[in-house]
Amino acid sequence: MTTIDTVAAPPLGGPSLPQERRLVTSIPGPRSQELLARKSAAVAAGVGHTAPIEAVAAGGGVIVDADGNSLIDLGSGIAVTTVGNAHPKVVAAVQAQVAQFTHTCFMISPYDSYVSVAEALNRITPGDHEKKSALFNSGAEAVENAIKIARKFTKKQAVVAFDHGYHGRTNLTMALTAKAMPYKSGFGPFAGEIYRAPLSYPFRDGLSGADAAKKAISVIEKQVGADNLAAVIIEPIQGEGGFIVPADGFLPALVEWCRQNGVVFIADEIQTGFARTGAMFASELFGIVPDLITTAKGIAGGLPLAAVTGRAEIMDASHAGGLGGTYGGNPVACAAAVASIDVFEHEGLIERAQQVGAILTGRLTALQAEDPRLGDVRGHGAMIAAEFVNAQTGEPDAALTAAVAKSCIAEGVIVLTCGTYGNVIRFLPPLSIPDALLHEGLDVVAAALASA
Ligand code: PLZ
Repeated sequence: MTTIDTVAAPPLGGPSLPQERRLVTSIPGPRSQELLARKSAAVAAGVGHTAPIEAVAAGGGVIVDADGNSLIDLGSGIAVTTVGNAHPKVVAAVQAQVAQFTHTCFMISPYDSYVSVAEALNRITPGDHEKKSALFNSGAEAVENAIKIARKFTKKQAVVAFDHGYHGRTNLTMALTAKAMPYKSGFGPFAGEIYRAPLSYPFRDGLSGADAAKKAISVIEKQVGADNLAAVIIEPIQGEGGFIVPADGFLPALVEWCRQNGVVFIADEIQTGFARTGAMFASELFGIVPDLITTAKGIAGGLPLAAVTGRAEIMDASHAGGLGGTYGGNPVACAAAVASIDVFEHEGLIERAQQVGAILTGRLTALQAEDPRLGDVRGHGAMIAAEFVNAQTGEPDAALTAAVAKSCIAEGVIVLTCGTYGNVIRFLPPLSIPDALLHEGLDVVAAALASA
C-alpha cells in the first residue's frame, strides 16, 4: 500500500455536527417513519430511497436524521458532496449570490459566474487545446447535449455506448444506459441510432486492454461503421455499472481509433470527475484526452449544475441558439461551482481523495484476504468498490450484497450498491469525512459481512 502524506480533510462547514455514529432509535425512528408514510402517500412510487431516514442536517462525514441519529455517509449523495456538505466557501458564495439575484436566464442576460465556470472547466479538464463549455442542469442533460454537439459537428448520427454504461434517465440517455431494471424497463421506445459495444471488465473477461479494445472496435466496425458514427461515449470508470476499471490500454486504443476515424470521443466524467478518483478527472489516470467531457455531480458542492466541455471547433459546431435552456448555468449553482472548483484546486482534495482511497483499499483488501466472497476490490481514489460473489462458483451474489448494505444502514452507515448484477458495494465518501469515522464505517461493513 502506498503511503501518502496526511492531508487535512476540508473544513466541515454547515451546522457544527459531532463527527460520530450515533444511534438513539432503531432505523427508521418514529419521526422518519412518519415522513416515509407521507412520502408513500404523496410521492410517486417510482422514486425510491436507499436509507429510510428523514435527513435534517449533514456535514463532514455524517447525515443526521429527525430522530437524532447520526449516520456515517459513505455515498456523498451519489458522488456529489465531494467537497463536503455545506463547505463554508460554497455556503458563503451561494448566500452572496442568492441575495444579489437568483435568475436572469443566461440566454437573456448573461452574468459573470457562468463565464467563470466555463473558463475554469476549459482550464482544468484534460488537454491543452483550445476548449469551450456550455452549462446545463443535470448529468443527463449534459450527455444529451454532448451527443447533439457531436452529431452536428460530424454530420453523422450513430452513437456507441458500452456494456454496463450509465448515462441518465431521459429518453436518449436511457437508450445509452445498459441496464434495463430499474432504469429502462417499460419506458421505451428509446431513441434510435444507439449501439452497444463490449467493455473491458478485467475481473470478469480476463482480457488485456488491447484485446478488449480490439473486440469492441470490431463490433463497432462491423455493426455500425465509422462512416455512420458520430460519437463514442464511455465512463472512464463505470459508475452505476459497478465501478469497473478498464484494463490498461483499453481507453487509449478507443481514443486512437476515434481520432483516425473522425468519431468524437466523449468521456462521461459525471461520476468520476472533480478529484473523486484521486485525479481531477479520471481520464488523466488512463492518459487519454477526450474530445468532449461531460461533468455534473461534484461540480457545485450539491447544487444542480452540469457541463459539456471540449474542443472549441466541436463545441462551436452548433448554430447560435441551438444550445441552451431556461435554467442552464443558474447563477446560484454557478456561484457554488466557482467556490467548489476553488476548493478542489487549492485545498488539496486530489491528495485527500488518494488518502481516502488508500484507507478504503487497505481495509477492503485485508477483508478480501480472509473472505472469498469478496471477489474483487477495485477503483481509484475515493471511488472504490467491493464486488461480492458466491465463493464456490464466482457467480455474482446480489442477495449477499443487499443483506450487507441493509445491515450497514440499520447500524448507521449509509452505503450504496451498484453493478449490472447488483453485487457491488461502492464507497464514495465525502472528502470531508474524518479518517476515524471512515474507519468506523468500514468496521461496520466488516461486521455486516461477517454476520451475513
Ligand atoms: N452519467 C456517469 O453517474 C448519474 C444516478 C442514479 P443526472 N448517476 C447517478 C440514479 O439512479 O438516478 C449519472 C452518472 C453518469 C450520467 C448520470 C446522470 O446524471 O444528474 O442524474 O442526470
